[in-house]
Amino acid sequence: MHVTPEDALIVVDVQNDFCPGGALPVPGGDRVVRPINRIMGLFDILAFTRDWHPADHCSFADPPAYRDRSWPMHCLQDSPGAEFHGALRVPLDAPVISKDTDPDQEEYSGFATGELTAYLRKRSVKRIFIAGLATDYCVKATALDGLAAGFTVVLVKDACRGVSEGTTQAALMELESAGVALCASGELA
Ligand code: VGL
Ligand code: ZN
Repeated sequence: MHVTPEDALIVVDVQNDFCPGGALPVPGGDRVVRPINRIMGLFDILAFTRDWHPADHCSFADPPAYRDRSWPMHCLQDSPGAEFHGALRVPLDAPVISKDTDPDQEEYSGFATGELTAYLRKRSVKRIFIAGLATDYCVKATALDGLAAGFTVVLVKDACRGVSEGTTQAALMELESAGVALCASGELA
């Protein structure tokens, strides 16, 4: 699959708290870094989302049940856990879109604030490739909202990981039937 100047890569939430050792670790979360770094150079347009919670956010529960609105505290604004994985090569000029900043709203999608749509439209992007964490939550929501915003959406499957096996398989099926294409990072050129 050939990457064109009308394509953008959206890197979703590759943050320390979603990697092994973090507050809400996604199994193998750190393994998305290598394929993402590898394909990044193919794209003229990149955007990075980050989970950026205030401490009193409605996503948090104690004890957490590991489902919507019941997560352990994670990705607190300006905390080490909210930093991008140290090996992720984030270009200095790439836009970083923060989400989940409103304490009363659980925003899984990178499109929630409108900032990402505006940026992509301004750059005349037609197709978006999505990679990152977590397949079953923020990656899924970002992909579905990308379709809703009128973009062609491709998920880079080996550059994503999910919180749990069952919800990840279900998310991939839901995305495919919604019209999201799946690809492998190695197919991109
Ligand atoms: C996410 C659960 C809670 C994600 C963020 O990035 O997928 N999941 N907050
Ligand atoms: Zn979160």
